[in-house]
Amino acid sequence: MPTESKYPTPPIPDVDLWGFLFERKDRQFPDDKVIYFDPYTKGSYTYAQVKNTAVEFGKGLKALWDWQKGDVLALFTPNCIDTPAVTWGCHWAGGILSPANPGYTVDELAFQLRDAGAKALVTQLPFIQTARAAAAKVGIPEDRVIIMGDQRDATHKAKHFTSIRNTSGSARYRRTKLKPADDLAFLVYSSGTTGHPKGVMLSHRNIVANTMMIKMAEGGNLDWQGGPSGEGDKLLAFLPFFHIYGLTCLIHQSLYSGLQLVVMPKFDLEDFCRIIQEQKVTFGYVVPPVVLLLSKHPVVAKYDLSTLRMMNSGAAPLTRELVDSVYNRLTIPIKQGYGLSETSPTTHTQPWSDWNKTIGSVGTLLPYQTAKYMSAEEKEVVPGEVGELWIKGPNVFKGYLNNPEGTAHALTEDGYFKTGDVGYQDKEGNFYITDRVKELIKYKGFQVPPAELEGILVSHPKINDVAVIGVYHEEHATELPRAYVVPAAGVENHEKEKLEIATWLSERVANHKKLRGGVHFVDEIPKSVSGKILRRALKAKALEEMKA
Ligand code: 4UW
Repeated sequence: MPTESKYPTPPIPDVDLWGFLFERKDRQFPDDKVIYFDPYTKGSYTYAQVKNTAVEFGKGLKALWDWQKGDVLALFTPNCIDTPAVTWGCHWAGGILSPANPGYTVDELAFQLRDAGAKALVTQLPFIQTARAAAAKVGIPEDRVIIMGDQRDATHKAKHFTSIRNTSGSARYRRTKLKPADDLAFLVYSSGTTGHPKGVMLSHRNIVANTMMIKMAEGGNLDWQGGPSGEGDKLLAFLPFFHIYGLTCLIHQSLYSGLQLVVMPKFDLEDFCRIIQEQKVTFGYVVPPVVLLLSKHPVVAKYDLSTLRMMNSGAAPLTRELVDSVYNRLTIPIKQGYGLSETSPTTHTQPWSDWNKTIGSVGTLLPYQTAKYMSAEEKEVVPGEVGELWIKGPNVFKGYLNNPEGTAHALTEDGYFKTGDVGYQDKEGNFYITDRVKELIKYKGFQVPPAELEGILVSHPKINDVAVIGVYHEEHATELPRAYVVPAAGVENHEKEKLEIATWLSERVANHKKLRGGVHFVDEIPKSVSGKILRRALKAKALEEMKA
């Protein structure tokens, strides 16, 4: 029997994200509550300012570029307090937002722009060259590459998003009405169970449901009005907004719940600690490598982090040793959550009260979730037995863009999503993730698709064949991508050659995809009769090598 969530299941409102966030009747915080705060520039957006800026931008999209329902706006930027207004401005005009990793190379960005069919692109000034080059490759006109953030373009070639407004004075621009369950809000890119990044189609209802689900699970614990600072809970936001974890759990959750988000453009340990101390941050969404730093790094001792009431870790496995170590050092409890791009993302979280009773578990099922673990023969296994986790609920995506085969592989006819993760549940309904059946590598929570790296590497003249796997490194609390290479005839087995290959790849991919786990030469790549790389055999080999 599949397991059902134990939470109550009030009806999910039949509204799109704009209606859900900006036209709701039950909002309990005022218009002038600061929701997004930049601790570096001290810039901020209140609830009302986000709404007004988004409306102006939405009108501008319609007036200037004839924005139509379903048009895709791509976003290529580190975290910035302008991101929410741009996002919902795009929705106001009926558009779909497709956020991309600002570390992408021109080719990586061009792939996403082309695949998503982007009509325009928003970036920040330091990223404009990559953005323009990628836009040019896919035929997006240069004047449709615009900027946000504090820096302006002295040449005036790149317009700021706040100047994309309706200057005609025409009152005819109205918000585009959307069908919450049918119309897409986001196209996020994920490697899913196999292969190259795919456009994950997330509807308005998907994100409305997940935002409600997260609030119901965390909500009783997070407070918009009381809290140690007198301003209610504050969330620290360094996790990237372009990734589903940051997109839903940070941007949407904060505006829905009225929690202030303290926005960092990127992670820096000393800034992380200093900002927690200065801003009296009370809650943090983190990933295991950050937990590791908090458990060990000397810089942490310089700061007072005692306002942190809880941290939530996810995106990759977290060990009991790390949770214990941080608690022993800082008395900060850490619980886990779990989710995927395809589930909008959060499906499980440990209840706050259970953080130290079920360490190692990713938690219990969030509201509206039904789940089961399945054997390789696709038979449901009983609690305690290991299988692949399948999940059903209103947060499950609509499919991969233009990819019926990938969609059919991932979604069953009765609505279950096959996560590609392996684990078990105990009799109390706590879920555990122990392994992955899919090929995906997770470097510090970021996805590294091995097939993509293999595709690039095999074009190197010194490489005959190649396979990439993730090798877990305790010292870094993350997997590191490693290439096993069959060298071309005459190539010497020297460190110099391996370094050259690793460097060559690093010039062609985003930073998180570098071969930090090294390049190893082998005589052949283990493959099945059908030619599929036997990654398990390589993983076993890597383990042996580490022991040796
Ligand atoms: N333990 C082990 C975990 C865990 C995990 C994820 O890039 P995506 O598609 O998405 C994410 C989402 C992370 C996330 C969502 C909601 C939430 O509350 C939370 O924690 C607080 C984190 O990373 O990658 C999905 C894949 O990431 C792995 C797993 O393999 C999954 O299929 N993963 N969380 N706690 N592994």
